Amino acid sequence: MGIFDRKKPDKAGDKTAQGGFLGLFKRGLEKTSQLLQTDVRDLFKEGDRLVDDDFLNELFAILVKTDMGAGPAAEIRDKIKADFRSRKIEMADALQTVKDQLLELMQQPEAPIDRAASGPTVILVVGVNGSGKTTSIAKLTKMFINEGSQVVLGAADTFRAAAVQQLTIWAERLGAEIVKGEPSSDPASVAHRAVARAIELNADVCIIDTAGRLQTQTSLMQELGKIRRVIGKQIPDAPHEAILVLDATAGQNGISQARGFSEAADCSGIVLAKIDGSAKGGVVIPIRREFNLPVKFVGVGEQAEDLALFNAHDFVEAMFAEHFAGQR
Ligand SMILES: Nc1nc2c(ncn2[C@@H]2O[C@H](COP(=O)(O)OP(=O)(O)O)[C@@H](O)[C@H]2O)c(=O)[nH]1
Ligand SMILES: [Mg+2]
Repeated sequence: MGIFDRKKPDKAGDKTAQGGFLGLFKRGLEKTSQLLQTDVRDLFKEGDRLVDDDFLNELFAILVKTDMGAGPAAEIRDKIKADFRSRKIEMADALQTVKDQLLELMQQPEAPIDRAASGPTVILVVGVNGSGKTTSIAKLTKMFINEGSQVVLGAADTFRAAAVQQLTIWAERLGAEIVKGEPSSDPASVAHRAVARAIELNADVCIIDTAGRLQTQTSLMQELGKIRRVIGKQIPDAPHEAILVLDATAGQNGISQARGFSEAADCSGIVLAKIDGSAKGGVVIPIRREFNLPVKFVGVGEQAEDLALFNAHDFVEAMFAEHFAGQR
């Protein structure tokens, strides 16, 4: 399946496209899979294990290290306890049960970008400062352009000149049109002009970058609410997507900081950035629970091509990918 949700799955053919992201996930989840490999091997270093309290506690401790949360880790532990109680378990069987359970916990329908019925698809991108918004926009832009779409970017993070500059560099490099404003100008007016330009050019996609540093919850609500209203007047149903960008390395604190953005922008999905900087790939589970939003894409590096459409099966496979000496 491509980046757009065309509401018409291309027969059974979407499996091939999904497979294409496995390599990106493997690279992005290298730290997570290395941690899991080492710890799981340690667990079985003296051979098969009796499934007793010691074993179950050790397994629980490993699972919790991936940031999946104590609840899900306990569910997986209890499943192994129920299936193998007081018997010996081989490493391969333990791994398979953990993978099966993780897949169940992470399962969600693949969620590409919701496309406008007609006219440009407008995507609003929000999140805390430094979470990876601008970089994720560059990555999405590259995916759209690769699919043959024309993209207009709106630099509505007018707080910092550097932010506009960063988006401008990406736009030039990737071949997207960019609309900017004066420093400190009204972000909603930049968003308005960007959407107007997208309509004028008959572009396929318009992506609006926003500021991650806002003084108060009230100003956040006001600013993002105003941007939404302005865009909605130009194109009915716009923004078609409001994407919350989360930093996978930020921990529980960073995640709760993002809640305000999610609410203020009435978000429709998540881009989980910087999974490559973290050994905590299990964080997808608490994130999904906390925000009740689909994880649409995962950022696996700083380059424009380092973005993968989230797919639970490939993600779990990559968490447990094996590493051999010398392999990168
Ligand atoms: N390793 C890694 N770094 C990332 C990723 N996404 C963003 N970054 C880096 O995180 C920093 C902040 O990103 P930026 O897009 O400017 O965040 P913004 O303030 O939310 O717009 C930059 O140095 C990016 O290169 C990612 O998926 N992996
Ligand atoms: Mg930015």
